[in-house]
Amino acid sequence: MVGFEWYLDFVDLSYEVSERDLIAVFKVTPSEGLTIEEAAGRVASESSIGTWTTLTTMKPSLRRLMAKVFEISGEIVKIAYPLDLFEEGNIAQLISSIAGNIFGMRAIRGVRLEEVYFPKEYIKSYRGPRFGIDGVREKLKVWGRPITATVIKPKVGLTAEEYAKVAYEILTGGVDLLKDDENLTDQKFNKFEERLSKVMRVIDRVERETGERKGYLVNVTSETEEMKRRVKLVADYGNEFIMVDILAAGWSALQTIRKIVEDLGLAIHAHRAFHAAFTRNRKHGVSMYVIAKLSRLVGVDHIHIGVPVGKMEADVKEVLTTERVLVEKEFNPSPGDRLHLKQCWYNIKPVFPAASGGLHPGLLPEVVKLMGKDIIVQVGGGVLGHPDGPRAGATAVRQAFEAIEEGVSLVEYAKSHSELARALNRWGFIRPK
Ligand code: CAP
Ligand code: MG
Repeated sequence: MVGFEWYLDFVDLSYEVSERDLIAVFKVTPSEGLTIEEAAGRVASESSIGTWTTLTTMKPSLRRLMAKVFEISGEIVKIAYPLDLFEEGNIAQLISSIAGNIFGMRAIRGVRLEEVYFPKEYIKSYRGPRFGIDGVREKLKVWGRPITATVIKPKVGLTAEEYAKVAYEILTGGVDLLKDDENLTDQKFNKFEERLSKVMRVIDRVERETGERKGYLVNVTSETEEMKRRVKLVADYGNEFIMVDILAAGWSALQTIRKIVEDLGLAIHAHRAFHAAFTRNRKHGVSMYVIAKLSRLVGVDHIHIGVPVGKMEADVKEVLTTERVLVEKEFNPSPGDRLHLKQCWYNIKPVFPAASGGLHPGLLPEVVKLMGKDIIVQVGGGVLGHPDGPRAGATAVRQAFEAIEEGVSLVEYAKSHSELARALNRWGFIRPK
């Protein structure tokens, strides 16, 4: 501490949290020579009203806006924020406050935002999901099993014509949702509107031929005005879903899209590409759990949350806790969980967790065992890599879920279901990486 610093003014371990406070939980690693209190005070100061020196402009009345470190337990720091610090309904401003400058402070070697508790008043200023889990199931008329999705591979490169042909095979094979890859938007070789129109014609045909409802998670990610134009096109073509790469597009863009889907009646599938740049490091960044809570608040209908048996890094506990905070009306941390806080969601609908990345039929029983059935399961390479083609690949996924439903092992079920047998023959039960 030197004469001009006031960071420790932001530490008050006797502070009684008010029910109007927004609360953040961080893991903090001080830089060399600093105590955890000094580091925690810096986090609270820089994320509320302070800076590196005392101020001639500071007034006693402004002390009410100071964030307060009210609990320090090892590396875990809990900070209470007066709600007046935040603009209601503005997710970007919230992130700039509690997940902004703090990551760059020299006095802090590492800081990870693990949890954000939203008080009722703050929650009321957000829409939440337009449809939620029940609403999406109602759209597809699918209950009692996971919703299946397949992203066409190669990720990009097929023409719209070729894409539609593969879409027909996948949807006829039995998958519920066709999904664009996160990097397929409006390239020269596959223009957005041409792809949308061709796939919608395929969906009409497959729905007639199978009597099943199908949907298209079409990737509208682009500049915001253009995204709005594409979203309206999607509604014009009669599709009921869109996909947004929410972290690449940005939170304000997502809020804009959430507003316009209200009247258009479209469900938002949130792809989280870019998240691992700041969610993966356990000591620095933002947890996927927090990204998921922010996404539920703004109002996506589905979001990828990782899958412990897939090709992407996924901490089992964090995936399952994230799944719970997305689907439960009143989330309570598991016993022994020191990072997360109780969260009531009031009238904010639940969000469909999406399990994806490296999945194939052999892994599906484990996915359901771990994550349950109220999930979306995306299988891309695990369908498009099937030796007998995409339709067989989709059928093999469907057969795997039939086996799970009937409580029969895949090996047993494969004896009378050749597409599943061929998938097991090719990939067995491997966990790709
Ligand atoms: C999966 C995927 C998804 C990942 C995203 C891909 O394809 O389309 O983008 O699941 O990761 O491009 O890798 P496969 P996450 O089914 O062929 O693996 O779900 O962890 O956000
Ligand atoms: Mg992808």
